[in-house]
Amino acid sequence: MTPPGDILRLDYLPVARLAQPARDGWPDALGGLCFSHPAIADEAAGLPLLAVDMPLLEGQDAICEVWSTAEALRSGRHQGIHYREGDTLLFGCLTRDEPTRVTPGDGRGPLQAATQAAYESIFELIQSRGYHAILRFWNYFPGVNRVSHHLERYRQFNIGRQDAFLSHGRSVIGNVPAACALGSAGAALQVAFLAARADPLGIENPRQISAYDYPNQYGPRSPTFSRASLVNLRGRDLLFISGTASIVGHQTLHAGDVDAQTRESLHNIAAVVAAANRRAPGAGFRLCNLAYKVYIRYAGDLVSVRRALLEFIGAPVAAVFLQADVCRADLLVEIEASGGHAIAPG
Ligand code: 3EB
Repeated sequence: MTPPGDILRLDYLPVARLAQPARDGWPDALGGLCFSHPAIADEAAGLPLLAVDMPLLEGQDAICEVWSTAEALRSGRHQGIHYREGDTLLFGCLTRDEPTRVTPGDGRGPLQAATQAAYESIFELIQSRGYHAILRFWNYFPGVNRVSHHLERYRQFNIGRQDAFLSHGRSVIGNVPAACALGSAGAALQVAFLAARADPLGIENPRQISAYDYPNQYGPRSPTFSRASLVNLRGRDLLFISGTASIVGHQTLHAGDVDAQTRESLHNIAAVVAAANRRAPGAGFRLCNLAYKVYIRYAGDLVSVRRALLEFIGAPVAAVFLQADVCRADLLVEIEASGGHAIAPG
């Protein structure tokens, strides 16, 4: 149970722990993401759980990243989005197949069209439920680095995402949500998100050009995400750090060297944490108090990445290691993190 007053808690649980009906098992759960290969999630739990086909690298069968809150909750569905909300936070997720045929004359590829439609549904939902802002998006789809319709699929995703922000009158710079975008082994586009009624602050990294300002050598549209989002909910400062890679300025560093890429990514996370602490001086975010998800392109790099993480932070941390394609072909690792909430490893 989430202690009274706890606005947000993160648990990493074996999927079997979720198999009971939500009312006896996880009354406080907003929802979450289950990782395994192949994907499994127990929908009988009555929770919005995104079943992502993505191999876990430490030998576990399946793990669910579950977000909980002490507030009273209700569930709903909207255009294929399964969501659950309290008074402060809403978690939702969806799985969308890419259209097999696009409308003639529609210049959009199927992933671009599916992405735009998914994001437009999400924005419609949160507006209708009275939520201003999305704190965090998680994006998973197959073949991120594959070219189709003359464009790399990650770049198609970026166009669809940005068009949805624009068509809903949302800014595509500044206080945009934190995010990650990774290649799954699944067949469909999957998006999960955490929305709040409060206004979050987008945090940028002084070592990196903001992703929304990337030059067009990385695609015709810049990605719409901030390096982190910071929000105060019921007196708690919460920090959601986007997927972070070995990029300085806008360039990939250390191509082919997974150790150096891991260290560079952690330098970037440290810089984001420092920037967040300047904006929320009381929060005291520290690398050793965050929960991490680590996406590794090649399973054989697990040992190197885990060692580099431990050495850099200097203490064991809550971390889940997954095999996933990263959105630039020369990136070998991407690390996301969050903090300020309770963390209870399963
Ligand atoms: C980067 O910094 C690495 O498109 O939502 C990291 C986090 C990355 C989020 C996204 C992409 C995204 O550009 C890639």
